[in-house]
Amino acid sequence: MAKARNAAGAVPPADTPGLLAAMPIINPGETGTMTFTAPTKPGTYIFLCTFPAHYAGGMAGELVVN
Ligand SMILES: [Cu+2]
Repeated sequence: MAKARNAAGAVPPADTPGLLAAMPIINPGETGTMTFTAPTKPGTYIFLCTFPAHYAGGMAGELVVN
């Protein structure tokens, strides 16, 4: 398995305020699955990649709970 470069600190600690879920770094060519319980409170929840520069490059989205 190749190691991701510059990944130190890219995965937020589990006790990060507001964090619903996180998963380990997925290296190029690998796949991963994350399961979590969606909030029941309606709203728009942001998800993003915390690997350096990825969020700025557009690796983000919104989860809408109606
Ligand atoms: Cu990314």
